[in-house]
Amino acid sequence: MESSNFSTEITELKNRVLETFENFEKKENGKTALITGITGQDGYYLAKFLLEKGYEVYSMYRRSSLDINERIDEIIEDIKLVEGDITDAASIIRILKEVKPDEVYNLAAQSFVPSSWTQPVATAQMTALGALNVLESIKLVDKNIKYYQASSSEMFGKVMENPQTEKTPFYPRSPYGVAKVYAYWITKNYRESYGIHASNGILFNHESPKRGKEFVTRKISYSVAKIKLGIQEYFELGNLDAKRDWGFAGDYVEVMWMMLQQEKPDDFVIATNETHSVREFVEESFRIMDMPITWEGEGVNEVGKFNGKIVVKINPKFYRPADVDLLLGDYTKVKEKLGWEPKTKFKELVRMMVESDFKNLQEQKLRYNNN
Ligand code: NDP
Ligand code: GDR
Repeated sequence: MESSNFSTEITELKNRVLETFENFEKKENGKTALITGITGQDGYYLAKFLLEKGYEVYSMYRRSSLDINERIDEIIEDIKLVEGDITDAASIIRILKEVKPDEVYNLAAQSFVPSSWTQPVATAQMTALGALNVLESIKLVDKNIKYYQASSSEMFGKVMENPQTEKTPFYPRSPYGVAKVYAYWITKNYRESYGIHASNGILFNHESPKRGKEFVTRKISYSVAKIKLGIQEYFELGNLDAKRDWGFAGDYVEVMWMMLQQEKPDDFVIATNETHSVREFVEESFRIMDMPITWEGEGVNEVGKFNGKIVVKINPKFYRPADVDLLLGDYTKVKEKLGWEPKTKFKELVRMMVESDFKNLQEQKLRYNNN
């Protein structure tokens, strides 16, 4: 009996020592990263990923009258927040001097496409010139800092070929897409002009339970969960037939990091090589909640019904002045050069988002009913 207690204690001690060494190794990677856009979807996943890799993670946020912690609550104790604004080069220079990062991940942008028509100048300042501000600051402070630019499949817009690769010409369809094209080229230009290790990740749409609720996937998952719980009767959408190459944000942040670990900077398409319509996203979301829907009518009069009741309507206010009809990315280059591949398939992604919203809303409903 005594000897068995002793051996258990020894095993526990051994495990504690191993754990301490593991944590020590994790914390001692010795590298510092700066992320702009920490309060966004990708900011959360990237910061979590880099923390696990043992980075010291500094995160730039802009001052807000609201609580900035909503998405990053879980990691707030582990990251270091620094205040700045992507449109204010002076703030970026100050941060680079203070933080001395090895790597900068520039995720900050006005990223909601419809808002780029209502705020075109602000979009250009944040999404286009923001990248220039960071690159010029790197040039002035320390040209050895490696730079990641969050480029977008929106640059392909009215697509010139299918699927889209690193060689497909750009044809942006929104002020946002145009701004991202500028950011893409200025990244390449600073690489070629000043030898800065600057890479573009041309990321196709990527989603998660942390996605902003105005983007179509989260709008659908959140609304479907509410309808299932009887909190809402129906929701409204715009173009049901737009097709997107949707991946999972958690898969995509890994490749941002991989790009900065290569000897030479380069540009890569990051996608799943599958495309699905908004309509399919809606159908799959309802299917997951055991509410198979049917469609009736056409154009603005089309509706989605479950058990004879309307659950989806069309509202032309969600149509865009110019939409991107179809995106489909070819990730061959990144697979061959970096060995990266997406892990999460479309149906898994939809399930992850709908179930997460359902669970959270159900808990909220229970709390509300109990009060
Ligand atoms: P989000 O819209 O969720 O996050 C954008 C982030 O940028 C937020 O933290 C926002 O801060 C910050 N930001 C905006 N303006 C400023 C500013 N003036 N100064 C400092 N920070 C600012 O985007 P995602 O996380 O989805 O995307 C990250 C990046 O990747 C963006 O550049 C986006 O354009 C790009 N991208 C995204 C894709 C996707 O499918 N998610 C695909 C391809 C590219 P605040 O909270 O204060 O608004
Ligand atoms: P997108 O994403 O514009 O591709 O940009 P979003 O989810 O907003 O739209 C996708 C498609 O869905 C159609 N749609 C609707 N969209 C929204 N938001 N709301 C609706 O009600 C609705 N109904 C139909 C749209 O017309 C569109 O065709 C995202 C952003 O994250 C960008 O920052 C990023 O660069 C690109 O993905 C790749």
